[in-house]
Amino acid sequence: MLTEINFDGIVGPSHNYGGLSLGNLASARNLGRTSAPRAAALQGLAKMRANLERGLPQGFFLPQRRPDRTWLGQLGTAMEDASSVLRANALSASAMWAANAATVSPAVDTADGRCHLTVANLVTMPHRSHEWRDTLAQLCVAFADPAHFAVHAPVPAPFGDEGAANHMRLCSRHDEPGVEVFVYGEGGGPFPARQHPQASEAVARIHGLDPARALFARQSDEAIAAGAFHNDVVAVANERVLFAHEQAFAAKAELFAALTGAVPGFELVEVPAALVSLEDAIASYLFNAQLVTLPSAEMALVLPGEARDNAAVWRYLEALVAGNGPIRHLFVHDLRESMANGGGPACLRLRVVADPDTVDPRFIATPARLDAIEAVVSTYWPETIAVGDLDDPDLWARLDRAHAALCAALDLPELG
Ligand code: SUG
Repeated sequence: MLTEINFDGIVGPSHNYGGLSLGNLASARNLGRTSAPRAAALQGLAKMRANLERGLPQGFFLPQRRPDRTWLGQLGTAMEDASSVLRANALSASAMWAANAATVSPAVDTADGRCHLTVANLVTMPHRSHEWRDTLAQLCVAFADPAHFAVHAPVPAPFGDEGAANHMRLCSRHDEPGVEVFVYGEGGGPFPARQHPQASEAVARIHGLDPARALFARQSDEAIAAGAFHNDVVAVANERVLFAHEQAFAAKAELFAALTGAVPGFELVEVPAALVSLEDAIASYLFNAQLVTLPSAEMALVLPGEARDNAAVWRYLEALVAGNGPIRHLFVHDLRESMANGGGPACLRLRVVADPDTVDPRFIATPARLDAIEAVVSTYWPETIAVGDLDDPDLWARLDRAHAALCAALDLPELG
């Protein structure tokens, strides 16, 4: 049976605050802080466990091996010789944010009736531009069955593609045909527009989407300038519901009209700037919640603690669930390690609508597999990393051991 599976990226052992992401205010603000990779990974695991207990199908992706020596080799250098900047770029744990791994079109939306996944090229940021190779390798293992899946290599540079973080799917139910919305940015503001329209259009073609059911919407310039470096910082969709900030889109009237026409029962939950400013939305990651349908058919938001800490945002949310709208429950999680690099609950997951029986079971979360991951994390993940540690060869060796231990524990030697 087709169902939505959330695949969360396990936070890698090199998680650190190198401040590499221009336009991501949290990353810039926390530059130089000492990170806590073990706590970060445990926070992510706790979210996965809770979602599983809520009856939501859950999968995971493994962290990539860091430092990425292959990438440094392509640049004609090695960890021992590289500058501190290149080392930091080779060490980033940014693959944890699985919403940027790929764009996914479920089988019910595509011409050949298979689920299509296009790996994101992430070319805008150097530290993320080398993720795609290992992501492609991992997706080819997880979704190896060609009767059900087609995994595509990234769209070529220079067209920036950041994957599902700029893609929303609206439908009456996950297993019904949907309307896919590709959100892109235009350059010219203080921060880069990381999703280029040419890349979004290419992905829609590669996936074989019906052009009448693929919409392209421009992100508003003010959202990017305020720090919404991906659309999923200001909007999230689930089934027939779009939850978005008033200033998320450049031409919102056209978008909402198209969705009203194409999605049966389309419902917009728009948050006015007068109640929650763009700044509060971005600081709290209100819209980076996971909007999910519970087994009871009610919808819930899986939120970061920062949303509860923000008075305006929490007031809004309490009124929202007290009202008669489609969103009925709030679940709050402590994800502050990932959040401090600009990664909230929704950044940490990639949604794949598929039959779980067609996915390699080694990527499907069960309480026992989550226990196994937790045991490796508790033993091998560093407790802290200070930015100066990124130059320490002992750390690099420790990261290699951590990665090997996880691949062994999950019986995934092909990712080692
Ligand atoms: O690409 N942060 C990530 C956060 C990605 C969030 N994902 C979504 N919104 N879907 C980014 O900006 C900071 C890492 C560092 O500085 O090392 C970073 O890459």
